[in-house]
This record gives sequence, C-alpha cells and structure tokens, in this order.
Amino acid sequence: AIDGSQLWFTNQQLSPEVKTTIPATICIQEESATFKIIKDELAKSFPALGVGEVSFTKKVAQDIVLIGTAESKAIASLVSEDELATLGDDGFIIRRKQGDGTIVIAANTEFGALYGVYEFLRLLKTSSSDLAEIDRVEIPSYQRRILNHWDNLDGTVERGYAGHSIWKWDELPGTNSPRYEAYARANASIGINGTVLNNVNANPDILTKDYLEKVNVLAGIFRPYGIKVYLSVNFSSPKELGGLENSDPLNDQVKSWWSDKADEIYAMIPDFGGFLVKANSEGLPGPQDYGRTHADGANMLADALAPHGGIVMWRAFVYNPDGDDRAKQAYKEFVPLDGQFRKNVIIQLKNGPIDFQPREPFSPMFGAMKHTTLMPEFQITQEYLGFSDHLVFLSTLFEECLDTDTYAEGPNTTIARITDGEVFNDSITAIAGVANIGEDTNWCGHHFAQSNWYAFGRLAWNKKLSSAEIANEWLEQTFTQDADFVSEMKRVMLQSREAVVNYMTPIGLHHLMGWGHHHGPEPWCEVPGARPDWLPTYYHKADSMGIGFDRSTTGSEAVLQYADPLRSIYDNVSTCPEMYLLWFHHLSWDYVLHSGNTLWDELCYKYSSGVDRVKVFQKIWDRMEGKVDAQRFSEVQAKLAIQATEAMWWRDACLLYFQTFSGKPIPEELDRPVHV
Ligand code: GCW
Repeated sequence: AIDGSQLWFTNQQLSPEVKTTIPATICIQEESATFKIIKDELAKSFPALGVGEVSFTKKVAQDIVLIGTAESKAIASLVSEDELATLGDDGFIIRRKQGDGTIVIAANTEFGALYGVYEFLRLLKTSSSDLAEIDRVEIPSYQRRILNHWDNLDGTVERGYAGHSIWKWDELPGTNSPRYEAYARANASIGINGTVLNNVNANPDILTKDYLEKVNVLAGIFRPYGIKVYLSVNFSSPKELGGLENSDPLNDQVKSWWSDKADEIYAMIPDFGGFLVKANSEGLPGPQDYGRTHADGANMLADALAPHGGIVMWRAFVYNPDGDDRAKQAYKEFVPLDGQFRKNVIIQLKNGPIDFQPREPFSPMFGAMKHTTLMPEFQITQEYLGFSDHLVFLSTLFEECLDTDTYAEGPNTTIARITDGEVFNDSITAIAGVANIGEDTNWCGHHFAQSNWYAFGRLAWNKKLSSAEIANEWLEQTFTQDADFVSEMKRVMLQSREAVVNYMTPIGLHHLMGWGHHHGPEPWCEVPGARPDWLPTYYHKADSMGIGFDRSTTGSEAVLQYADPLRSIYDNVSTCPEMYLLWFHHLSWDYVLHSGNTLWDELCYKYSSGVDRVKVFQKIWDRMEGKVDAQRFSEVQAKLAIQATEAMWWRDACLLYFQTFSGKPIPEELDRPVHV
C-alpha cells in the first residue's frame, strides 16, 4: 500500500525519449560508506524509472554516469581543480559531457557527490528538467541546514503532531529502528546536513554518558549521509549533573566542566556539530541567573567547543514577561550585545518577534546586529497553524521571510542575504527548522505536511527557489506527474497559507489561540495566574472603539526597532501594509481600508474568505480521486473536512467575540455563524 511512509521517494516510469538519454553504466572509482549509498540509490531507482538495471564500473568509457571527487582520476581529468574548489564542501556539478552521452557528477567531497546524485534523481523524477543539455552548478545558500527536534527523552514531542518521537531512547544504543536510516536518507536527499536531537527545553540528562552513547549510535547512522548531530543543552547542567555549586559562566569550575564535557563528546563523536541553547526564557536557567549576559553564557560554551570545531546556536527566543510589549523583548536584550559574541556563536532567531504565528512582520533583530552572526529559525511543525490537521504549505511563509527587505544596509538587505553571509560576510552560516516528524506511518501526521519538511530543506539549500517550483517538484515526486493534478494541487498549496491567515488571524491579528494547546480560537482567553500577556485582549486589544495593538510611536514604539524607511512605513497607518495593520495599529471599527470596507466589515470578509478557500480545497481534492492511491486520497479528504470545520470554528469564535465590542452586524451576503 502507498501509505505515505515512502515520503517523496516514488518512482514513475520515464518517457521513452528520456530513458534512452540516461546511461545505465555508472563509473565510481572511490569507495566509502557514502559512495555505497550513492550506488544503492541508483541501483534502486534506475530499474523503477525504466532506465534498466545499473552496472557499476571503475573504468571510464563513453556513455556512462561518472560520479566522484577529485580523488577520482576520471573526475580530475574532466573537471579542473579550480572549478571544484569553487564548490565548497557541499556543492556539485552535473554536466553532460560534450561529444558523448556521459553525465558527470562532480564535487569536492563525497557529500557533495551524494547531493549531486540526489539532484540528478530529482531531475529524472520531475518533468521540468532537460537532461540532454544539462550543465548545472549548485552551491548551497547556507552551510548548515539543520532540523531542530523538540523531542523529549521520555518520547513525547513538544508541539509535535505526528505521534511520539522517532528516537527510541529506551532501545538505544542496542537496538536501532529502521526509521533512523530512512530519516537520514530523506534529509540528505533535500540537503539537510544537521540535526538537533532533543528539545530546546533541555533535560540535563542528555549529557550523561548513557545518553551520549545513544547519541553516538545515531551519529554513526547519520554520518555517511553527511548529517551532523547537535544537542540542546540545559544551562544548569554543571550544577544538575556535575554537582557543582552553580552554573555561573564566569566560574572556573563551570568552565572546566563544560570543556571536559566537550572533550568527552568529541572523543566519541569527532564530527559532533555543537550545542543549541535556550536560556533565560520561559523559566529555563541561563547566565542572567548569575547577573551575567547572554554573551557571557554563549561565549563560555563556545570556548569549550572551539578546540573541536563546534558551534553554539544561542536562541534569541527569550520570553520573560516584564510588562513591556513582548514583541520588543529579544531586541532589547540582544542588540546591546552586538559584537560581543565569539566567532563560533550564532544567534538563532525566530522569523517573527513574538512566536511562530500564521503571519508576523519579521524580527527586527535581523539587520540590527551587524557584528554578530544570525540564523533564522522557522517552525516546520504547525504549532499555531492547525497542527497536522490543516493543509498549510509553509514554503510561502519561509519565502516571504527570507525575501523581506530589512533595509538595514540600504535596499536589498533581505533576511536571506543577511543570514547567508552575503551582506556581512559571516564565516559560519546556518538556518534551522523545528521538525514536524514523528512515528506516524506517514512521518508528519498529514500527507501534505511532508511538503513542509521538504520545502525547508530545499530553501535552505537554495534560497532562490520559488514556492511554486518546490510545490511542483514535491507533488511530482510524492504523488504523480499528472499535469492536472500537479497544477490544481500546486494552486491549493500556494493559497493555503493565506487561507489559514484569513480564517485565524487576518490583517495583522495574532495569538488568538487557546492558551494551553494553541490549536483552536480563544481570543477571550483569561487564564487565572497566567503570564500578563495571556490576559484577555493582550494581543488584540479589542474595545468598543476598535481593535489592534498600537506598536507605533503613539503606542509601544516597537516600530522604532526597524530600520528606516520601514519604521516610518509601519508607523504610518496609511503606508503600513494591510497584512500588518493590526499588528502595529489600534484602529476604529469604522476605519476604511483600501478595499473601501470598514475595518469591521473587512474582518468579516477575511474570516469568511479563509473558510471559503478551504471549502474550495475540498472540492479540488475530491476531483483528484483516482489520480492518487485510495489510501492517501481518503486520508487527505478526511483531514480537509476537519480543516473546513475548524476554519468555521475560528471564523465564528472570533467574529462573535469581536462583535461584542464592535456591536456591528456581519455583512448581509456573508454566511452566518454555525456556532452560536
Ligand atoms: O512557541 C513556543 C512554544 C513552546 C516552545 C517555545 C520555544 C520549546 O509554545 O512550546 O518551547 O516556543 O520556542 O522555545
């Protein structure tokens, strides 16, 4: 049965014209575990694609696929050292040799060759490519393309909606799940080369010898796929595990505890990637507990890892309610520390200033820290976007963020260019995505949620890919190349994020989700004893006059954290993009928008249009029956029904609640609430 466990690794017969242009003789002169994977991939795919059984050789001849690095004489004779040198560690060339049918896949490293082979297979498995004339050089946008698992040691996954963790800590190190290698393969196929195994809300136990032995086994499985292992660490580990009096980063005993721990890890796992740290946020320990700064904490860990080449990813998601606008906090804590971090520290920043909302303006820290290396953190798991029940293609969200111009160094200072080293020439570049993977048969809960894992990897590899291209290649490799299916479902995917914004939090609204679960609507949420930002109306500020959070210069002044001209664009109601309007402004219910509608009416239209879109998605999917296997067809159909129901729940809950302030009717032509 096709149950989704195969991810994007389906094989469809190539057309007869294409088949004949692909040599089935593969020349590989090098040997290693990674080259073995390359061979296995080709041996598996070629017969299924109809190219035929592959034969492997070390001899160069006409009409072959030649794969390798400069270590291979055949490669060295065809691709110049200079050209190879431009590829860096992971880049590759795929080229049809002039004069004979040979295809060359060349790289500097075996991992580059592996990425080249996956790209080659992708070209074969998608319709858009022309392999006859192929000549392509790819160098990844980011050096480190990392998944963050929020997986706990007890097997639960924080904000995970695809079942329990795939890491079976209780079985390791003795027993391995077959999923571990399948996971590595899936990641490598889309260029992901790092994984943080455990939750940022880190249990100190991960650094015990017992757990490190388990980690070591996973690292060994991932290594030939080019994937490095990283760990989230708890800042209090020296005290909790080491029995020290405190975990003060300036305490010499603490420093040596960490450097001993680093030595111990690297003795086992020589290519260990480094640490991810959430400190002084949501009650977790950190350097501020001792009157020290984030820089003191991060640098101390960085010094422990530096002799081994490890890095520290220090998160800027700091969240300690202090009465001021929450959106301003990270910037206030971090920007004054600009320039104080070691070279092997990267500050890991969520795309928005608050939390993975369906839409947020970008975090103003991007561009504001010119002497500190920054990396974006996206959420692949849909914490605030309907969990694995809603079809939401997040590529457009990632793309919107990466393409945003911060103006930090004048026009075209996009977030992608700030974080990939183009603007500030950083020596380390990285990007992270919080994984949506669990032990569900189909890995991600919703068949279409696999596309978000896929899209994260592809964009981390090539920030210039469009969401349309990504959707196209994912659909073709996951379902079918049927042109009607692909074009219809691509449309659904590309519209899906805007739909969720509209039925949850349109026009710049945010955080209307229920307090405990973040799933359904609860704009009236009042939690006894909760943090101040969970008091009712904190984020939307609805009252009889209007709605919206005034972050302009007449309000919390969060706009001032943005560079010019954005700060004045956002500050001014008439220039502020409507998608951020209620993020930055409190406006009267009668305020007139570009559409000519009043704010109240516009809210009603937006909520309704989000619901209507999902109903259209249902109809489109129903037309796809027969074009995909029955199992995935009915499972997606069932999820869309949940999504449509919940979209109405969102619309009704929000409109009926906001109506208690606005006192206005829902426009005549719109559907009436079904929940009352
Ligand atoms: O979005 C919030 C989540 C927490 C999460 C935190 C973070 C890991 O609700 O579950 O904790 O962000 O990013 O640290």
